[in-house]
Amino acid sequence: MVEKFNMNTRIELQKGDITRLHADAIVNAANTSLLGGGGVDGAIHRAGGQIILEECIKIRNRQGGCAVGEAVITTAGNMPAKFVIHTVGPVWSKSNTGADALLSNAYRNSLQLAIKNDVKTIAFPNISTGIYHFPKDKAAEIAIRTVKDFLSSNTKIEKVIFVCFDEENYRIYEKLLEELLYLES
Ligand code: AR6
Repeated sequence: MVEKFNMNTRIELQKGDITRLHADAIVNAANTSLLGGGGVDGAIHRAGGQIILEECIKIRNRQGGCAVGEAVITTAGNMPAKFVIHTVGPVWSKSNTGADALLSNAYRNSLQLAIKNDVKTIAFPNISTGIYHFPKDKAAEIAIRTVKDFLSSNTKIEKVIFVCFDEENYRIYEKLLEELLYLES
């Protein structure tokens, strides 16, 4: 992790590689097959090891993958986190009017699954903003609003960490979170 930025006690911003993060759970931007892929998904499967794919295959056999906006949980294997929560963000398309709601669902359902598994600290990558091409500023607004609303009505999660891999996302989050902090002060 290169930088650390404490916005308030329950929302934190970091820049770097989510696979190295010490949190109860890290979230994966997966796809509906749960069989791995590129981007953060590839990095998580590489760092966590074969056990993650084995658990994903068991989930697939049980429920046939993971729908867009839903979430499932596995071990984090060799990574410092305890769990990986795999969620699937929407692929961006201008005509897809449901994309905003689906992205919000991905964050909310990940948080709900975290609570079910007694997770207190959870780290999110910037879901859908890579291979799925969701506009970064719009995705950040949805992510922050959804997490903030969730935290205001759920006290069980102690900390949510937004982990930005690229500088552009980091700057967007920094600005939005500073504004949020300013509004609340
Ligand atoms: N740590 C944190 N963030 C990362 C890392 C990392 N190690 N690597 C990339 N990112 P993407 P998506 C950021 O493409 O858009 C996969 O093939 C990256 O900079 O990983 O939801 C899946 O299997 C970007 O901001 O996910 C799906 O098929 C963010 O993670 C598809 O990609 C998300 O980029 C999902 O696409």
